[in-house]
Amino acid sequence: MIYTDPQAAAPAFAARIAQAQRILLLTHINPDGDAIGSLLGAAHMLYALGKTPISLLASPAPSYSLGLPGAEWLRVYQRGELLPEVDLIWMLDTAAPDRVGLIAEEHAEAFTARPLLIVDHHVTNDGLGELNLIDPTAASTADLLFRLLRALQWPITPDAATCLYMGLITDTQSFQTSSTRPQTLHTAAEILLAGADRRAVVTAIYFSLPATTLRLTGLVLSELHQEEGLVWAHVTQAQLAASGAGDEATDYVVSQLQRTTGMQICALFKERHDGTVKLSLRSQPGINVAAIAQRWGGGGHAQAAGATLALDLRGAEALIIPLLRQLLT
Ligand SMILES: [Mn+2]
Repeated sequence: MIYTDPQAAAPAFAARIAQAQRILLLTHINPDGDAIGSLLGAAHMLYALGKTPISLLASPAPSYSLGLPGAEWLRVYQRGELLPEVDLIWMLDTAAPDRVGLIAEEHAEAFTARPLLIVDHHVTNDGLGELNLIDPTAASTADLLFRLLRALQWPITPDAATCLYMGLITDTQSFQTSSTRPQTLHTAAEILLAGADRRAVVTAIYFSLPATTLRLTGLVLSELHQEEGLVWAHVTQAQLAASGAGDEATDYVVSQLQRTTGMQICALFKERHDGTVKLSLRSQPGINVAAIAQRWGGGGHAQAAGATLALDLRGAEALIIPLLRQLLT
């Protein structure tokens, strides 16, 4: 059964969860704030109901989520591991079972052998669960889950609210995305009224950058190129070494490139240890940068894509920049 409305879904979800004691909570590989916030939000609720939730990740949680209440329950699945004995599986923020990485690869049968609940907002979700609550217009899974919990009339603890607030804030980039609607802000208000620790969430996401990330950003942005709607920069191994920044620091650099006024396409070229170049592309709606990434064996979404180029930095820029100029004409 596929529901789009939390109110309509609530009775069936309530009945199914009432029958279960041990419940396996899963989310997608490389989990983001919405994945972890939704998973932990559900775990808090299930504990409050006297159930035994088991939170199993296919890959580690992002560092900004590790201060959430209940983060100590998260465990990363190891290759070859047996799945814990459970009587229900609940998958959150995950478009399909194969997005659960190794867990799904090594235990595909588990997804059909046990009842499966799905709560998600990905438009590509096939609704393969026994019960599915899928609303692609929801700005985050945390938002949808909060409305389900309300419809179930379960008490929402402040800790659960804090976790859900992180999901809502990260997936909307603090209400900046086009998915942000009046309902999104109403739900945010309700989550705060339920006792979410707004300050802890905002501090973890926006005010916890390593100084090394900022040093690298300074080095890279001091050589920013801009022409018409095109913005680009490059990261050298020497800059990485001088700043002491790790690989994930370049995600932050990309997010800063996107802030340039008039930006239609931005590109970051990162020199890798092995001499190849990692290309990251972002664009405004209507400009498909995935097509460029795909030409060089990469991929992604129309507005966010990447590829690895077997070239040095100079060669990679000479190849890609003219193609991006063409996209803008
Ligand atoms: Mn999400």
